[in-house]
Amino acid sequence: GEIIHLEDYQPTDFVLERVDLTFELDPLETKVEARLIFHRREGVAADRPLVLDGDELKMTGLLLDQEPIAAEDYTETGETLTIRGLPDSAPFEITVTTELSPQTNTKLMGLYRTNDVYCTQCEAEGFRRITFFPDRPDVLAVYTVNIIADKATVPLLLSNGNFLGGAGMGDGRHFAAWFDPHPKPSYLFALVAGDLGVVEDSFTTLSGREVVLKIYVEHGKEPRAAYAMDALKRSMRWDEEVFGREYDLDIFMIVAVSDFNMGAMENKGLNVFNDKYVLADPETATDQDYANIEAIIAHEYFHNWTGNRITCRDWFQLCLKEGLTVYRDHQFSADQRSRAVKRIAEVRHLKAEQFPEDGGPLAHPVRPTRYREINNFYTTTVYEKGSEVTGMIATLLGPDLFKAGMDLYFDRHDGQAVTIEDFIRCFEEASGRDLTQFSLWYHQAGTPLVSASGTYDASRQTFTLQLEQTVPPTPGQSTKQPVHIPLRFALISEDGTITEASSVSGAEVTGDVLHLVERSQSVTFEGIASRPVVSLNRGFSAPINLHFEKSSADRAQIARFETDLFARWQALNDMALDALVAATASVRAGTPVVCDQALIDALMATVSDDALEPAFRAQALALPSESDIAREIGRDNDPDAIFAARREIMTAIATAGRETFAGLFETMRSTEAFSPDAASAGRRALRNSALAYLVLAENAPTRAVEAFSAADNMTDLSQALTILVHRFPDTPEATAALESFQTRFADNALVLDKWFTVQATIPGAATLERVETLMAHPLFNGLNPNRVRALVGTFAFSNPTGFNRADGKGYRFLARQILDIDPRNPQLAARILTSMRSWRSLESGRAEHARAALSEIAAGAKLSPDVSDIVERTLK
Ligand code: B3K
Ligand code: ZN
Repeated sequence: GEIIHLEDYQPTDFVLERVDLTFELDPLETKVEARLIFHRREGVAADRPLVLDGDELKMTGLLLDQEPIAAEDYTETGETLTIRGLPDSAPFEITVTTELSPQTNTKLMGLYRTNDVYCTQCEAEGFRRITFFPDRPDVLAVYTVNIIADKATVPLLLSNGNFLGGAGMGDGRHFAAWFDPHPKPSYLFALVAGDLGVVEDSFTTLSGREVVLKIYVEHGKEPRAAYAMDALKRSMRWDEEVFGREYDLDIFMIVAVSDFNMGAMENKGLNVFNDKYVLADPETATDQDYANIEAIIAHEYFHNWTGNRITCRDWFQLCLKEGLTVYRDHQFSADQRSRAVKRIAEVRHLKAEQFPEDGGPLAHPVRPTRYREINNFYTTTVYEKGSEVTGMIATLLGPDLFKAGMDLYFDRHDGQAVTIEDFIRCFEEASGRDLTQFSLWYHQAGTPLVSASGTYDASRQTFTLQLEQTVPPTPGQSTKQPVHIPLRFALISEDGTITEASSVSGAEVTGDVLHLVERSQSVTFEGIASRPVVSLNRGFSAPINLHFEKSSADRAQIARFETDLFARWQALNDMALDALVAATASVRAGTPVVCDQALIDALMATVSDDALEPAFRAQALALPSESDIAREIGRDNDPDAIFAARREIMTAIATAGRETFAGLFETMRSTEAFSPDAASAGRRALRNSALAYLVLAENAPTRAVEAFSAADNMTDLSQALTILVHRFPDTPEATAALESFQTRFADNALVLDKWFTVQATIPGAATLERVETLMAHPLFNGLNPNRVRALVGTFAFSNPTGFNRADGKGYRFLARQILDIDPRNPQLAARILTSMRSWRSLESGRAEHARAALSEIAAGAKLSPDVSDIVERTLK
């Protein structure tokens, strides 16, 4: 594929007025008739042809105002349909007929079949796999959709908008017609047809309108949709209360399908979901599953305003809807649960997924300026960093001006397809603040590094904070400007109270926000009576790497006295990271690992503090991951040494805290019936972390085996299984537990995914053989993206010692898998391949093996644009 550049943007030559679609559904021969009414845009030359997009289409008819078009007046290639000689200013109708084979569409883009259900996925460029069309987000039109299918086997016929009517057709078939009054881009089109069960409810909007809510699932699974329905109603209420946004159709539908390339899709009025993010009950869903369902239901619902009512002018603006909508779903979850714990989880995720992307060969700006394959830009940079950037606008402006900016945005741009510049202008106008420098966050890739150091002058009673910022070079961007970094901070005095300076010079400070805008800034705080400890980047107010060397005593001071709970966690995590990096160096040097006693003391004090919520204490116990440690070390990484070091530090903590953990394991036991609420989930999380440490301290599987047998919910069951199998693989206990789990859940695909994942993530080189054996297991299914991600994806992304085997066989396995998956599902293959993005930070032996495996993929015959784009950028 060619490279598309932002600067080449042009509006279309023809304006699309309306769309009428008729589908005659059949597994192998679906007929689609598209009637498209256009007129030439004012000022466009009369000889300009109409150019429509297509992808793997079989065209069976083409009419202009119901008359055939002469052969010399049109050209059809696989990818475009060009029609010449069209009217100068009068509207005209193009009728295109195409024939599709949904049953054999394994790419899961366009119209496809999953478990005998017809469904569509059109974002970003899937509509062109249905018919020839101006398939771009700035073409907004109203759609009427007629669906015809066999009545007995396909009783349910759904599309966007409101139901117009339907009836039997006398030949065993029936039809349904839908009309969506809201002009929309083609990527929000959806059609679902099949035989499904439904859960129904309703919602009364703030202005008193009644909205019918329906969630469609496979027959028999209806009870498992209850939590999703509850999350939907809470999302609708929250968007009214917090953002003043009401729903705008008479009906809102969600359909759960089992074959889906990503999490879910926000099609207007008809969201399609990966069933993993709809179905839940205590027996089969973990607390994490419940939290994900709540977040994704909210995310897709929130798109109705941020994405659908106001959409993107072009795909470079993807963060306009994604970053903003992630920000909104984060706020929602924070309001529904514990704000601090939610923030910790967000930052862990950001650092684990986005920081490596931003620091590696696939780094790109939140608002890119070029792409070869748009599917490869649905990244954590666009989503999560995009959300962080939105959050920084809120921090810079404060809640009232942020709200004023959002209101202006909704008001001014409703019904439009807009750009990031349009979005930022709303906040500038609402606040009177110039956001020019701030906008660099959208345009410069790379995680800024802030180095800080402090000096206290007792005689003057001043404290000076020296701050330097650099934005590292990234592919295509070698030099960077300093960015506007809002740093929330606190000065903690020796007695643990937070000190306010009598005055500050060298930086703008508003409330607890310090504005770092220069490359280097020296900030002096006056009236400071004793040497303060600085807590910097409270709440992770900016997505930066912070280098601020501190003694563990100072870090412990923050961990103990900060009033911002996130910062307390951050301090503990920093202490642990220091210890883990030092331990890794010891392992590589062959010297004994010693665990910092201050870390153990600070952790134990936190964990035993009953004033703190259990979920927070569980987060404190979750040490930085192996990849967090690798990222901190940065280069020449040996995953085996990191694993060994981490295991030793954990064992030291486990041994020191054995009694505490045994106590928590008892006191956090639930005596009530299962509830998925955040407080109950927090108790389970703390109890299960205690279990993990206990099993390490006891160095025996007994307690995990008991916990596995005693578990009465999936969180406890899967945690016990993971602890047992990861710590004692190949023991009779682990084998028996895996077998009983598999037998018990043999007919539940989503739970079996957990069974595959537990095994794919067993630490150590031997896991590769296990994964290869599991690929041949009768329950494995290479056509189901969830299953492929559960086994191949988690092995590559989440098993550092197994995947990065020193002999390179993990990488060669991945190369074979990518080449195998790519022809049937390029998006899935490309996504899993991004697991190679940090290969250059490995020690040279592994790095060479990784390069060889990447080259093997690059040499593959007939690579998809998706995979060739990722492999080329990764190797560069
Ligand atoms: N907008 C979709 C993602 C579509 C991905 C296409 N490759 C889901 C979401 O972000 O809400
Ligand atoms: Zn989204």
